[in-house]
Order: sequence, then structure tokens, then C-alpha cells
Amino acid sequence: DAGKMVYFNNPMWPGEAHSLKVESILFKEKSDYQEVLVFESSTYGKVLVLDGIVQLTEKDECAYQEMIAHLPLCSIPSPKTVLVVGGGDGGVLREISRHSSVEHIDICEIDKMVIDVSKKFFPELAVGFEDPRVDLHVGDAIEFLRHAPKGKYDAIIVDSSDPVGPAQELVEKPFFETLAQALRPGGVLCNMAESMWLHTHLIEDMISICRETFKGPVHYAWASVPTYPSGVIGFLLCSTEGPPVDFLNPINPIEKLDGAYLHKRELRFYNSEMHRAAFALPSFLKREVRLL
Ligand code: AAT
Repeated sequence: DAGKMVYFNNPMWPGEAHSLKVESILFKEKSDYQEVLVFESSTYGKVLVLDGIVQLTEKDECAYQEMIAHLPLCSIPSPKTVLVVGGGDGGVLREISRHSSVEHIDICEIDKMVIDVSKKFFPELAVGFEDPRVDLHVGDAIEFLRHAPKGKYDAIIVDSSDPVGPAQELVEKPFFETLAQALRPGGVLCNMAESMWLHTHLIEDMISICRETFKGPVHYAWASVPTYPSGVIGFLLCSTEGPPVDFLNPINPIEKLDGAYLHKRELRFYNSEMHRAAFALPSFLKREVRLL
């Protein structure tokens, strides 16, 4: 309702709510997988909400999409083949398209309604679909990865929703095993990894699954995203056995890219300094997830 605050409550963040003021509701429908809502907010631009959870706002999407894409892609010399899991809004595609070394981008999004809604209401994100290197697969990523050729990808970016609803299995071990198999030796994974304030146990579980599956170090990075619960979001980074990857010092720095991409949008959040800074962790997190 216009002029009212909308409060986001969810068992993922018990005992608190975050809220935004609504100017107008633009879209509200149930897809086969989730409830899809788009509204115009007073101060964060348009907002995409799935099953009552904010997925992005026009004002702060840059932080999430730029970090989840460039943390992995700037950590390997010349990424060529990339897979995006989820990400149906196109924002991560928009970021990947800045990398001219990339030859092929597969994206597997379960919900066609998210793609359609983004093309209608979020053209600054959906522009990512216009990149001719993009190959869109509408379907469940679990199924897609079961059939993915082994060793196909240099990088996989898991831009999925919280593990309630269609993304439930995307935080479980069998899924990570299929991710590892789909990566080439020395390939990299960047996985959305929730809030260090709210989901320490979930992060701990994901880290131990990744340590077992990828048999190498697992790194945690984070960024400020004001409209995500508790205002931060994390990313898990790991690589398959092969040429060692130094995530902490970008070998393929964004500042050296040639700028030959279709959309001309400037980076708003990510740079090499933010890349390095993202791996600095508070002491409590180092202790709790045993990253010390
Ligand atoms: N870039 C915006 C941020 C997102 S979108 C997450 C996407 O993952 C959604 O479009 C959802 O439909 C898709 N998705 C969920 N489950 C699956 C699945 N099994 N296979 C393929 N795609 C899936 C994430 C925001 C994170 C919010 C943090 N609180």
C-alpha cells in the first residue's frame, strides 16, 4: 500500500524485521515456485522480493552483483567459460560481460517469471541477457549440474536465494560435489553465503562441506548491502585441485579490463581495494568458522 512501510519478517532472521517504505506495488503474482513481488520504494528504487525476502533493490544491487561476479573472475588469469546458478534478474550476467576473455556464459535459473519481471522492471540488470555469449537454461540447477560436462567451467557463481523454497538443496553436499565436478582443475566457485551476524552455523556448515569437497582452502568474503538482512552478505570462495588460486590478491585486476562490453555502465562498488578488503574478517567469525 502506498506510503506504508512493509516489514520483512522471516525465520531466517528471527526476532527482528527490516522495512522499506512503499510508493507503489508494480507486480505481484505467484509463479510455479514462489511469490514474486516488485514495488517502488521511497528511497531504494524498485525492489524485487521473492517469498517475502528482498532479492535486490536498484540502489544497492551493485554491491552484491559486482562482488559475487568479480571476486572469482578477477582471481583467475583469463576466465573463458562461466556458469551462473540462479541470478535470473541478469545482474550477475551484466557484471560477467565486462570480462572480454569470457567466451561462453551458461545461466540456470529455475523461475522464468523472475527473468520476465526483470526484463520489464529492471532493465539495468536484465541488460545482462543481451550479451551474445549468454546461453539461458530455465530449470532446476540441481538437475542441470547433474548433466553438466565434467571440467567444463573456469568459474561458477552461485547467485541463489536463501535455503528455504526452491534453493533448499543448493546448500547441501551433493550439490557442491556436482559443482566441483563441473569445474576444471584450478577452477573457482563463488557462492552466496548469507550474513555473518545471523547465519554463522549455516556458514560453518557450508565451509566444512566445501573443505571436504574441494580439498583446499575455503575463503569467506563479505560486503555491505543495506537491504539484505543485517545489512551484510557473504561469499564463499574455493577452487578445485590444480593451479593454486590466490583469492586475496586479484591476478586479473578489474582496472586492467579493456572496457569493450555492450552496456556502458560504470562499476559502482567493486575495485581491487574492495576485493582485498572483503577478506578481512571480524575475530568472532574467524573463531566460529575456524578460519584462523
Ligand atoms: N541477483 C539477485 C539475487 C538473488 S536471486 C536468486 C535466484 O535464484 C532467484 O531468481 C531464484 O528463482 C533462483 N533459484 C532458486 N532456487 C533455484 C534452483 N534450484 N535452481 C536455479 N535457480 C534457483 C539472490 C539474493 C540472495 C538474498 C540473500 N538474502
